Amino acid sequence: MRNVRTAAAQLGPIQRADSRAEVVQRMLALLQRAKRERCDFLVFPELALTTFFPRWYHEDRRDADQWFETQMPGPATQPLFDAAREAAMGMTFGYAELTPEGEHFNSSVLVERSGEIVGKYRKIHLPGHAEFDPERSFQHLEKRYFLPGDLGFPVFRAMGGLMGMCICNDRRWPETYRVMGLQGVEMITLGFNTPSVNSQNPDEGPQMRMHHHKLSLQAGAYQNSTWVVAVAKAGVEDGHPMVGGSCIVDPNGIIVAESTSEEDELVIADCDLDATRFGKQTIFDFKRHRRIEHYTNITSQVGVVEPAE
Ligand code: CDT
Repeated sequence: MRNVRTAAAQLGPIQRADSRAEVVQRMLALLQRAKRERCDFLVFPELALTTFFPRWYHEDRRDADQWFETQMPGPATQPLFDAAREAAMGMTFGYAELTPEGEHFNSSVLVERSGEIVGKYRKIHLPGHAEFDPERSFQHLEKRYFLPGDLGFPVFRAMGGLMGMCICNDRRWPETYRVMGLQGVEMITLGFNTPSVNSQNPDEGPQMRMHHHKLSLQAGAYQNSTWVVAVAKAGVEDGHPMVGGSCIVDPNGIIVAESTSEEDELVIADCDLDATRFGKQTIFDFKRHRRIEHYTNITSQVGVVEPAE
């Protein structure tokens, strides 16, 4: 048994006016609660340090730099790293990354129990649009503020197992899980900010959103025999509602723990990484059963190519 007692550390809303320091205090409070619950590993959401700023349009993109971190850890986040090290707890959280070369990414880091960063991921599937869209009920400007990630979907040896990360919209794409599955991943962490309604389709409300969310996680976990730990930033940010639905999914695709609020909340489960073995050695024994000669469309084309009439 390789048990990683894991806490999905859901954050309630972060308003535009809330400072990094205020948010880090909330994250530290969750970390201390997780420590009292004897957790080994803490998972925070996408863009955990700020409001979900891609809903705000800045005509001059440089005005959005206020939401980005140029250092990790930096002055605002160092207390998190110190507390994780003192508690001997691993963690992961999402943040907006501004590199020394001036590139912008929607990123997450994986931090070992020593407080060292052992992995980084940059979000690959960026939803939304790059220009102000008056047709939408609200904006989703990830394509304006971020570049697509350039690190692939790496898997890291950490927490006594094989750990991978993805971010929000990535969870809807089977390729995300499979690329990590092909590296033997045993736990995938995922932070998300998902609006409760579709800005282009008011009929797609919270129930449908939750259905698509869980369907994606459960399928990804089962089909790659991995744990998936999904963590929301939830609730109403400056009038914009976002779904909760933080949950921990086992390698059979079963939700073993889930949130009950849209506030700061811990969702805890004992995740035995050895529980990934059965699926990886039987129905999803990739080496024996995959037929890559029939999968070429997956990496050779982006859009749909219909058969000739
Ligand atoms: N943050 C993020 O990726 N949110 C998207 C919203 C899609 S609607 C433009 C998601 O897939 O939940």
